[in-house]
Amino acid sequence: MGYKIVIVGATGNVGHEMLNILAEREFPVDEIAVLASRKSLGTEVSFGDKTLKTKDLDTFDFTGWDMALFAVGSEATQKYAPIAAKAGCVVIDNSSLYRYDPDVPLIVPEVNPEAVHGYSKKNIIANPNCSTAQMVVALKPLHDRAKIKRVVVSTYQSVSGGGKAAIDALWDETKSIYNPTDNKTQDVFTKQIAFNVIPHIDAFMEDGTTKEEWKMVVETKKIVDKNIKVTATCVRVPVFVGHSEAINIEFEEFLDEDEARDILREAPGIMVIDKREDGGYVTPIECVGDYATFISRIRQDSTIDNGLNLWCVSDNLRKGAALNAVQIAELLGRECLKKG
Ligand code: 11C
Repeated sequence: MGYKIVIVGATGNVGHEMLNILAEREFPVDEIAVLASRKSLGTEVSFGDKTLKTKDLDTFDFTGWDMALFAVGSEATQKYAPIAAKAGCVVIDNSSLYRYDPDVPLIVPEVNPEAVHGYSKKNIIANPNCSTAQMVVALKPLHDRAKIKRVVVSTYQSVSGGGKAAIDALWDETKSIYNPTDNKTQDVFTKQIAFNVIPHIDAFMEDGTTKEEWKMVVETKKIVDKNIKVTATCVRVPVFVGHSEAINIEFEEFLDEDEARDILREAPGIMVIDKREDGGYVTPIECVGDYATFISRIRQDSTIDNGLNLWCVSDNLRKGAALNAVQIAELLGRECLKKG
């Protein structure tokens, strides 16, 4: 016996990946409904070897459905998630709307699976921001061994984090640089993104940080440990898929780089590729379509007593969004909504 699953936002990048991953991982699905806004109504999407037609989110009745994986913006989530949750369908939400609500668990299954039991307060579970998800997968096993005090992270985030319009913007702008007669300008990014980098993701906050940077701080605290201090600089780079992060970690205790490498090799969800030679590390293009968070360039930071540096790469549409949501659905099924 399987589950009755709803995908909300099935025509977007993340919704599409959710369907692929549910099929790849043979999630026990009895029935699946794919929902979209009115303008995408009737669009066909693939689920394994089946083709499904999208239904209207506005009129859908969530009663009797087990879980709804939401992959829409905060505005649509605000309108429809409470309706689904009230109807008894557990919402697994990819937007930022509920992440900071103390009554909503924010889960990365490799890191804080025990938090799943808190789902019933609101019938909602939140999925973290992509740049946080991959970082906490790397931090947690090291924190368990040597207690992290402070993290300094710089991100190199792909345009797919900004949705389909951002992917198209990089593509169009790159083409028009090669072929100026194809004169297309993009208004998704504040500066040229092709052959450039932009130190600005999401809105500016009063203290000069951006919302993306703030999310990494508060989400790491909620998922791993409220005492960990994080300072982040988030940068958009002209890469289609795959976020990269240069992470500097200061521990309470000394942690040798070889021991850290061994700990990370054994940790769930992590693949260590760390050869100190040309090409002995992972770049974003190699992580696309994969489930793992890849760690490379593990090395001591000798400028402080207990410091370590590492390079962390992951597919932002997968571990950073759709895969993590499906892993939460698996965890919820295993721990709380057992079938059969
Ligand atoms: C980006 N991290 O790369 C963002 C996308 O809070 O879920 C995901 C935003 C979020 O632009």
